[in-house]
Amino acid sequence: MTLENAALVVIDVQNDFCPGGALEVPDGDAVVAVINAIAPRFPARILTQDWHPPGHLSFASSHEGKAPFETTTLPYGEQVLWPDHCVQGTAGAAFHRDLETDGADLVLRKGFRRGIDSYSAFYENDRDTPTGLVGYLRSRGISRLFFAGLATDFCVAWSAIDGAREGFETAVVEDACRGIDLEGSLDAAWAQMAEAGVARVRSPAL
Ligand code: VGL
Ligand code: ZN
Repeated sequence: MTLENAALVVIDVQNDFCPGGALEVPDGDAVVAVINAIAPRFPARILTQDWHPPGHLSFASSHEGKAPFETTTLPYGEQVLWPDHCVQGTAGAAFHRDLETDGADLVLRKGFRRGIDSYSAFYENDRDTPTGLVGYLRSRGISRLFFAGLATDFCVAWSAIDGAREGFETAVVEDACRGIDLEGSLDAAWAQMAEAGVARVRSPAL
């Protein structure tokens, strides 16, 4: 397929989401080779980096008596509580060592406000605070988005759904993603993406 006006948006391929990391996604590092293989075909390449300050309110450790993977209510709504992960400047927040990063045009950090999580690359979890990515993409004339990375059912899905809602032609490269799958969240995410008009493609088709 031709990839004119298309960007590859690689979500959170960081050590903490890979095997051995603080919030490991099963087989998460398997996405690296697929992403490295397809990235050169895209005229625009964007990486996101989950980038939390210590004591971030998405961490279970910031809430007395809460354990990871429980939920709580924050001022903007329900929030899953995670193990401490992707703390700014730590080895866990660094990109996987084999991910090719030199060819990226933009590295977008998200989740840097202590009180608001940000799964999506476009809007923080209050669903209102923009990251600035829509303006960046539009001003570059990008109209098509292909998502890859971690985790399929959280940051990839939220980003892809927001991308489609913003009017971009949006697809997820399924073999370039892996999910966490908390209580059926992976199937639910694919259903919500389909509902939002997000296409599902595989890397050999690119
Ligand atoms: C993510 C949970 C918490 C993700 C980030 O990248 O999918 N998930 N922070
Ligand atoms: Zn996070």
